[in-house]
Amino acid sequence: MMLDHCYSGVYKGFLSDSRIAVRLENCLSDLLSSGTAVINRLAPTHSLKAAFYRMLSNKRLEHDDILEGGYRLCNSTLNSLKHVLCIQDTTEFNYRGIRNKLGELDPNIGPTGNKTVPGFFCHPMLVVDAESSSIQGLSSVIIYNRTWHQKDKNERNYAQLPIQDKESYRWIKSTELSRGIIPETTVMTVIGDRESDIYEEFIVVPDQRTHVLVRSRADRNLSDKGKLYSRLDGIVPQGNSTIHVSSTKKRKARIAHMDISFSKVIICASRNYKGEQKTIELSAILVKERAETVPDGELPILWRLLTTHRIETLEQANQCIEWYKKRWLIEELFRVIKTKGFGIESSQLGSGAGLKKMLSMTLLVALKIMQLKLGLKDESMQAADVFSSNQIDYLDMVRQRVEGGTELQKNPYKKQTLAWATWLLARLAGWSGYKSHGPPGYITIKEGLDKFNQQFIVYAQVMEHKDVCKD
Ligand SMILES: [Mn+2]
Repeated sequence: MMLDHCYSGVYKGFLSDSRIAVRLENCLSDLLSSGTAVINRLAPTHSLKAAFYRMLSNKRLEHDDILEGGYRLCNSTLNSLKHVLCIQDTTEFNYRGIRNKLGELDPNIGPTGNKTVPGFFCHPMLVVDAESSSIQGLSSVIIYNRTWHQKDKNERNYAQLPIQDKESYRWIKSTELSRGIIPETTVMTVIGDRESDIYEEFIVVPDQRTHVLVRSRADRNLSDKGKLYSRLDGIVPQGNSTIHVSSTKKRKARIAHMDISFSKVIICASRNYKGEQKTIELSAILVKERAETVPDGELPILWRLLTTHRIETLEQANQCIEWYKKRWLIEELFRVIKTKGFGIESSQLGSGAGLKKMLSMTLLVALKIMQLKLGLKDESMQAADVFSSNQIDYLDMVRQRVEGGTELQKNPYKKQTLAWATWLLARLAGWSGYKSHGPPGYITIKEGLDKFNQQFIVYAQVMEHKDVCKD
């Protein structure tokens, strides 16, 4: 799977029109090597631009077709895996800048969260190996939009609607779609943030090989008349751990000391739940920062997790906390496709269908970037899994340029591993290279890959020229 042709053959298998398949595979490669979803920036020549526009406006290719190729790539990596984390979340895409261009008649565009900005929503499920944390791919992506003249929730009596008719059904549907992609012998733990604390999800999603792990949104009633939060607060902590908190707008960087409590709980259905099963047994975990590390003016870090995994020991509780922490990977995926990465919201396309196709392509390509970064942790991955041999030769030339004189400034990874290559990409983007400065971020790696690709094109042309001269 070379970076420059890692998509070849993916679509030929199932798109009936093989010309569209080849064009799509080429466009994905171009997108990957350009690092931007803005066509004016990604396609240097007029004919390449035209090829992109033609493909994105082709009515015989839908965004689900593009995603299907991604599901197939994901499926092909899963056979030997015992347990995967299926991390889901929703993000919105705003196209404020092209409001006039899109118009209110475009059926693929509607109001987003703030009700006036045009755009749509995307709900992917990211598959991660539970053991190594390596990213396997996407097992489902639901892209949807609201409509401009929809009645409000009160008028529609929204709370009373069956779950299938609510937007929140996506949290359940995504698992159902993913079951078809993830082999039956692989255990799935479906992870979501507070928004996916939905009673139906606990009833419908779990089966022989499927578990649910979510952050609690509301203080639920328990079957013995108690409340979830006071139950958890009443338990003497069964263990503790520390977490590294990086600084954000709301939080100071620190090493937080956390108390951990857990309990079996039987929660009651929400008032509007229409199904038969009115209670369900789950495990609940409380992770709460101790007062001693909470800075003045901040609230303690507090997580309440609910899961169908059976938790009887501190070790099992810690394991679930570790799995839940992997949720940040999906936030990173959103970051890589948005402003700091591919700039998907700066796209100038004039149609919602085209924008959704561009988003689908960008999701697949962004995953590659994330895999590069994760290669830093997994030294069994080889540069040749991602780069062609000419690209590796060129990487070695980059190495001679960017390595400094001292031991500390040298590439610390074994030659020709993926980590070795990623270190070089990050150096190209201006990252210091010192281990003590922390690992490079995704955006740095993407910038490095952009630079590398620009330089490699020139190098490849020179090499080609040399070959021609030899003949
Ligand atoms: Mn969310």
